[in-house]
Amino acid sequence: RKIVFVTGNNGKFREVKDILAARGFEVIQNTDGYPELQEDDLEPIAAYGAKWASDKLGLPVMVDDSGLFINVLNGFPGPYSAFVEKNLGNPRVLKIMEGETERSAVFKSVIGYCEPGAEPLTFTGTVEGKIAFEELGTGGFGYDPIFDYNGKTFGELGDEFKNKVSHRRRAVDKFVEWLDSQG
Ligand code: ITT
Ligand code: NA
Repeated sequence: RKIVFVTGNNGKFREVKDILAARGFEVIQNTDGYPELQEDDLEPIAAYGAKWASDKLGLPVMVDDSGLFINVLNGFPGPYSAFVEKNLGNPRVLKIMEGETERSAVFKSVIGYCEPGAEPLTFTGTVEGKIAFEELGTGGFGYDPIFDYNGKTFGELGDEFKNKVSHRRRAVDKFVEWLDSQG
């Protein structure tokens, strides 16, 4: 079975490809992009993007809208995660968190899936961690070097471990469960 994944983010694609390969799916990357709504929640962004891309391509497609929600910052960068990553980067996020002892954060991934002419579905996964005090590790991508999961960052833990516990893994598991239920 084949699934088209519309994303320009190679880190996301690599992870989803590996997770879904283990479940017998082949994932094909499409980098055409889609309009991203400005919303506080990721679900409507993923739903709209999946529907838009599916109708445009005339194919069933999945998208993944994700973000890092830092509790003491009221969920920032959240839906602005891509903008913050690109324009400020991890060092500036660490700077904002300087002197802060409440460092809990949540990574969230929302998979949007849509077939042409149908309504989109969303599948959400989260994982809890803490913002590290410095960037650690070279694995993963994006915020992984500053996301501490039980004492080590996702950057240190690497793809194989991350793919067992991550927000993305949890979202993909729900997605596959639904796909399997469709027969
Ligand atoms: P798309 O083409 O799929 O939209 P994007 O990178 O723009 O790719 P988002 O709009 O979903 O993705 O923005 C999410 C941001 O959070 C982006 O900067 C990612 O690098 C980062 N991010 C998402 N998942 C992550 C993960 O598992 N580990 C580290 N950073 C992550
Ligand atoms: Na994006």
